[in-house]
Amino acid sequence: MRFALLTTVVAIGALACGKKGDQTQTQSAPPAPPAAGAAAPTGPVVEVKMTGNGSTKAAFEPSSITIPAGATVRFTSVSGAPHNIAFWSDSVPAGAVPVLQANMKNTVDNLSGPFLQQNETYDVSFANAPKGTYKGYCVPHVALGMKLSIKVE
Ligand SMILES: [Cu+2]
Repeated sequence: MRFALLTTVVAIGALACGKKGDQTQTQSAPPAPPAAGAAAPTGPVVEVKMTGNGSTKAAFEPSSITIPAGATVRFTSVSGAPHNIAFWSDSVPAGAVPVLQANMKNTVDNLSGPFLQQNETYDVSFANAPKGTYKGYCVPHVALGMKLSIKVE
């Protein structure tokens, strides 16, 4: 009789523990992680489309923009991918090269951003960038005249 009672107490105890364990698990579920690469852009965002027909035509649209100091240029590969944005290191204002090197993420070469497939975007922040004219191009399509001029003022 005494043995049977002890067994019952142990069984109830195990049941209670199991229930408590479930509750703890639910309560301690980790919050959803932030989306990958979701760093907030600096300043106003200026949109530039990358377009092309895959063979004879490719362009930045618009190909000439003026942005305020500290803005972010958001490149979107719309058609004729892959595209990228690269800058000629001798065609940017004095002091701009190290700033671009710091601000451009996932580069494939010096001042050369990653290749974007259709619908991919890439942000270039001009935070701390000197005022003046920045001349850029798309590595796969520079021969087709896919060039860009960004004036920071
Ligand atoms: Cu291109």
